[in-house]
Amino acid sequence: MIPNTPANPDRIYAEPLAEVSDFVFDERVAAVFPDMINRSVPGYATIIRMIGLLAAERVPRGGRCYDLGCSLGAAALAMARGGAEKTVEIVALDNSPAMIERAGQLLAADQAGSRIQLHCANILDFPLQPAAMVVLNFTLQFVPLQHRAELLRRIQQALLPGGLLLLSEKIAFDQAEFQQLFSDMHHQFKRDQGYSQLEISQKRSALERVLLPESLQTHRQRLLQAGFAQVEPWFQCFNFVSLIALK
Ligand code: GEK
Repeated sequence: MIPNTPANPDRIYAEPLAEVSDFVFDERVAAVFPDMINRSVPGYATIIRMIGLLAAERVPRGGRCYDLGCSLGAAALAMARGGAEKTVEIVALDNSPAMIERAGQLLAADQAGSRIQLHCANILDFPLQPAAMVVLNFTLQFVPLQHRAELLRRIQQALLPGGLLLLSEKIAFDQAEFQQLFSDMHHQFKRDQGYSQLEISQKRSALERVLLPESLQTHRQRLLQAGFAQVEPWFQCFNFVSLIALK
């Protein structure tokens, strides 16, 4: 797993900003990303570890895996290690040049990294080859709403029989009480991770128009409409969920 480097702590929203602009995956974010995602997404490390176990269990010899919206390549590395020698091809994509540049450096320093092909590309127009496993680990939430169904359809079509999509997302709730409770618990989690009230609220403003969560029901229905045979959540912590969709 890519280590949470305390040498690069996330302090991006620590000082008051005159104006909080929309969140972008630039050099500053890439530099602190392991710390940022570990302290912001409850269960992130567990999900990455389980992606490795899933690859070990489900990816047949010679299978191809995709990590779509790979950031620094943590899920790709977990699949490379989990699939070990039997996985011939792991393709990891991100459309942030800063992420891909840093991911390249990290993967070059890791033995398993040599089995990963990195591409700086938009997942919306990158052609997908037949695959055994596709990971969208907290990526779909950044894809414009109108493009999500088509992307899932293309993934379903690329998957071979028995293939799986692992989809992790921040989700929204139709019931106002749960929306409030889980959102409060997420902020509590972030405070517990050392983020200040100011950091939490400035980051929330930056993400408001960029990270668009949907309900579990919306995700499930869209996956079924995309042609997946079965969909089950396998992990949830408050408003963060990870689903497995089987072809
Ligand atoms: C992990 N999966 O560590 N095409 C390619 N990349 C995209 C697109 C797109 N259209 N839209 C967003 N991204 C990673 C974590 S982070 C989640 C994923 C987070 C990329 C974006 O550049 C960023 O690197 C990533 O999706 C989302 O397991 O920061 O909450």
